[in-house]
Amino acid sequence: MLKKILMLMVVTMISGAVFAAGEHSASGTVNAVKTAEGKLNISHGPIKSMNMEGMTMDFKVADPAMLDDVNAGSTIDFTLAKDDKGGLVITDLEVTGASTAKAADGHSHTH
Ligand SMILES: [Cu+2]
Repeated sequence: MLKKILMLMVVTMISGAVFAAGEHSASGTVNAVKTAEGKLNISHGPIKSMNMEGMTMDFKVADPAMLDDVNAGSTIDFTLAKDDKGGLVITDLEVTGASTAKAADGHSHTH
């Protein structure tokens, strides 16, 4: 009986993580940290769950404190969701590769 309950809890947790409404997982490289706007300019790979091809674009972050962890050149895994106005916002991010370069505000380039 206890085993069955535990199994149910695990299944619920896993499906919650994978099928959370409107959440999308993506990864990319940060080109610029736009602190004043609370945005990151990211070159992201294809996001199949959104039918979005790989591209470079700005994303808002849900919490400005999330910008403290990233620099221009950081590679990140991130989670996207729609905010209350229907815009895309990064709700979670994890730095997978660090860069020593200082982030340039509102200015990006590639080499
Ligand atoms: Cu995009």
